[in-house]
Amino acid sequence: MHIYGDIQSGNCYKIKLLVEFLGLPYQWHHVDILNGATQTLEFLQKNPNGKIPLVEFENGQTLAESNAILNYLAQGTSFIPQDAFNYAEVLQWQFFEQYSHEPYIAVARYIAKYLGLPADRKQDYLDKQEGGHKALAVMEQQLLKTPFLTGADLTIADISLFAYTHVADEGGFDLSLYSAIQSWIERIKNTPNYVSMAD
Ligand SMILES: N[C@@H](CCC(=O)N[C@@H](CS)C(=O)NCC(=O)O)C(=O)O
Repeated sequence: MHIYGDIQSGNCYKIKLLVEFLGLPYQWHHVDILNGATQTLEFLQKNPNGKIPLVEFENGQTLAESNAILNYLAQGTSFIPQDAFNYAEVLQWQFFEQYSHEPYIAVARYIAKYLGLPADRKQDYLDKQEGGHKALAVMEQQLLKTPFLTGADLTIADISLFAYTHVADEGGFDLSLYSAIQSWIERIKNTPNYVSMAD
C-alpha cells in the first residue's frame, strides 16, 4: 500500500497512526502541499480533488478522504465496533470531525503553522477560535463520561479526532482548559505501537 501524504497534516497522520496500530506494511510518499504537488497532472489522475491523504493499493485502486480510508483499513479489526449502533456512533464522531472540528482547529493551525500567521489571514485565524472551542467542549463533555469517544474502546473515531486535537495548541487553542481531553490524549499516546507526528 502506498500512502501519499504530509505527516504534519492531521488528515494524513490519521492514516499513519492507524496503519502503525494495526502493523500494516506501507510505503509513505511525501507530498508538498505548499509547492502545489497535489495539483500536478500526475497527482490529479490519482485524486481529481487534488488533496491528501491518498492511498493507492497494489491493484491500482485509489482511495481518498481520510475517514473513508480509516473505515476501509479498519474493517474487521477492533477499531470498528461490531454493534451497528456503536459503529454509527463512530461515524457520528467522524462526520462531526469533518464539519464541526477540522474546519476550525485544522484551519487555524494551518494558518499559523504552515503559513506563519500572515497579516491578511489574521482575522480568519481569530474567527476560527470560537468554533474550535465549541468542538473541544463537545468532546470534553463526552470524555468526562467515557475513556474513549464511543465508550470503553479506542476506535477510528478517536483516531480521527486525535489527529488535530492533540496539536490544537498550534492553532491557538489552550488545551489546559480541557482536562478530560488531556487524559484522553495521554491514553492514546500510551497505546502500543503509537507513533507521534514527529516520528
Ligand atoms: N476531507 C479531506 C480533507 C483533505 C485535505 O484538506 N487535505 C489537505 C491537507 S490537510 C490538502 O491536501 N491540501 C492541499 C490542496 O488543497 O491543494 C480528508 O479528510 O482527507
